[in-house]
Amino acid sequence: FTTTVLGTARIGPRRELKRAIEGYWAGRIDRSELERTSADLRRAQWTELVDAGHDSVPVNTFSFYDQLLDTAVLLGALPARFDEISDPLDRYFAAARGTADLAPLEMTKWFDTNYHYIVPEIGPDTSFTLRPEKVLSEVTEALEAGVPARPVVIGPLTFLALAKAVDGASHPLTRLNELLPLYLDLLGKLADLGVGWVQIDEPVLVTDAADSLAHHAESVYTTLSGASHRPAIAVATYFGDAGDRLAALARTDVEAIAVDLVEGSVDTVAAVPGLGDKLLIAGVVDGRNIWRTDLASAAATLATLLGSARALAVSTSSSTLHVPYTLAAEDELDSNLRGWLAFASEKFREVATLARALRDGRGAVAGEFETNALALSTRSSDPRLHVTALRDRLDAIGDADARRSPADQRLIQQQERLGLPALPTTTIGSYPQTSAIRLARAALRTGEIDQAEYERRMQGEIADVITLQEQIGLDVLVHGEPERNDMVQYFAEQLEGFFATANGWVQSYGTRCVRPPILFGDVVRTSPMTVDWITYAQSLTSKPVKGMLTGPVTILAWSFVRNDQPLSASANQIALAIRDETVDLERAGVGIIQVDEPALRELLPLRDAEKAAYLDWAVRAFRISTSGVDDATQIHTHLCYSEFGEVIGAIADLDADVTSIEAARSHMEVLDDLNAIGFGNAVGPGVYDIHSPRVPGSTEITSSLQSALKAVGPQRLWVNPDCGLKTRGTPEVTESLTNMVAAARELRDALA
Ligand code: THG
Ligand code: ZN
Repeated sequence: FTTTVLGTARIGPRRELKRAIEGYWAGRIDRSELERTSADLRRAQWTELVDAGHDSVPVNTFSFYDQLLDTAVLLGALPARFDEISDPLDRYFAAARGTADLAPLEMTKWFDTNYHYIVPEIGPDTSFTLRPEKVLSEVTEALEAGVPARPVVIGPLTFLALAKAVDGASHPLTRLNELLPLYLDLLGKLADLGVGWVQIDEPVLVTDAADSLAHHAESVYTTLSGASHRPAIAVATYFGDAGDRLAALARTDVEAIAVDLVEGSVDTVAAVPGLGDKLLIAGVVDGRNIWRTDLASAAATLATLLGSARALAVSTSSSTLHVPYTLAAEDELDSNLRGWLAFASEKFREVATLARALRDGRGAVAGEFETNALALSTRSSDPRLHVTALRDRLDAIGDADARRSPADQRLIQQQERLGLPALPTTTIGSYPQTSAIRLARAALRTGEIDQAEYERRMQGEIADVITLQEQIGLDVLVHGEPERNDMVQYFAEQLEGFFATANGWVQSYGTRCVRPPILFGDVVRTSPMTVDWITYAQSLTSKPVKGMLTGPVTILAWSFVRNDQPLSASANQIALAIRDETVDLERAGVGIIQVDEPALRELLPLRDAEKAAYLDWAVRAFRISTSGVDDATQIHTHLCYSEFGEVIGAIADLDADVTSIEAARSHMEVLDDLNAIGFGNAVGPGVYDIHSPRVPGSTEITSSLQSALKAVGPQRLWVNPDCGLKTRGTPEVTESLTNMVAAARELRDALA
């Protein structure tokens, strides 16, 4: 084949699958309607690809929840605790989401994307059995529809490398040999159906996950390609440069290798010996960012590879799971910006154009190349990408602007200003998003209410949250964030240089989606973004109210980013906007400002060699954001994880006055990790887990606090839940926080 993509989204252009699955969970629709919606979505996607001129179409990239969970089912490797649920679909959803009695599987980030997968558990008792029903039925469905189906499955190396050993089992990769017979069996069954190709995804081959990956890759694919009855095999690598693993794959008898030529280097690929008998699936169209491909440059890349392989197929660098469906759903794009972008549908056509150019010569698609070059030519010259005043300001930022006075000096001034008791109590920022808030937002969107009425209603929400916090007796209050849909989108909507899409949904996990803003230009803050809300909240109380901002790294991590400058340059621009906001908040009398960086760890590069440089610019961007205020202004930050691992040093380097972190689920272990590196600033280890609706008793919180006190001492300890309260209900929040405040007071009295 010559024209394809490595995979596609499945949630639906209007999130049809999300609605259907959530409807099924809620009992609003039955299984046959869920199946019908799913089949319609699959069919529409296949038809679109065939109509765009693709001659091989990925199948089995559909999922009711996640492809790793699908693979665990395919290999018969769901944990035994789910065996009690006899219905396969209900068992599947139970594994994904848990039930009243059964804990779900964990979820974690899929490589360095914003997609989250379900982590398979491999215990000593896990056995493997092939359960190929899903893939076989989707392939049959596609073949019956006349689609040139190429089934896609996650490969054994990636499956095991991403799985988690439980109950004392050894590393899942030690089970590799047990999986190979199942994959061989599957290959035979696919051949029986008459498919010509199978795609086996091995993105783990671009990481440093195991030293022996190249060796494993060679032995696994020697075995699989040695099968006598099988379709042609394409091994797909993506999300980076597969380095020496490509040569290892080339030594096997697989028929094709897919390479990422957006993040990986074309020189690496051109230098691989032994590709001469293989089809090289060249991922020249970016599968995970939203920029229009420079066709001339992609064609040049393809041209340099022409002699390296038996044949070339044009493809995306990864599945298009990570980008929205189509630009056609965006009405508010100016024509310049529209011309620079390509969502999934547009990428399908770019692939087809490049493949035609390869086959029939550039002349056959001269019009497409010309339109492409013309649209892109407006990009580099657009003044929004080069705001001189901003760039001059950034050039003038030096080390002194990324540094505050020593923390102990700051603390003295802050204590004087704020006069807080020992073990001050606070919350992370958000309060329950009530249905009144959602209704007001919807009414504003439809024009049923105007901006003034919307703001009046949000002020009402803020007033309620302030009253609630005063009643509970918290020491440092927040405004509750009713006006924010999403902590990144809210800022992107107000900053120049960002475009917020209307329908650019991408799956985050399961049925949950986000609309990542598009960072296309220089970031300029034209006016304060949060000051009015915070000062309104402060006007209602004599307790200090914390300002609430999102940090530059998190804004970047949850947006589509520029590809015409280093991430660090974009980070610094956002940092400057946040810095200006902190200065305006301070000027408005706000004494505590929190700058959240829950995604600090998310952007960590896959390869060890790149990690230090990342942490360096990420920390610096945070410090630029937070070093514009006086010593007496207290900077807080919040991180949504407790296993710091490789980023622990960076967290200390952020030099926030107070850091709140998730700690309840790991029983405060995180404090020992922080002590081990000599972390000396104040810390608010979450004293209860907000991810569950359970209300913690005050004795339970007291005992958490006592162990925190042992690790941190009374001078540096703050008392807070372990994350925002957005997803919880008001009654449970009230009860939990009341217990938390009681526990803090009791300990405070004991200390005094
Ligand atoms: N915002 C953004 N990106 C994120 C997160 C975020 N990426 C990582 C992490 N948080 C992902 N977690 C979630 C949690 C909840 C939802 C999405 C991602 C969610 N989404 C709503 C849904 O799908 O129904 C839609 C929300 C909306 O209307 O905006 O609940 O916090 N950018
Ligand atoms: Zn959090």
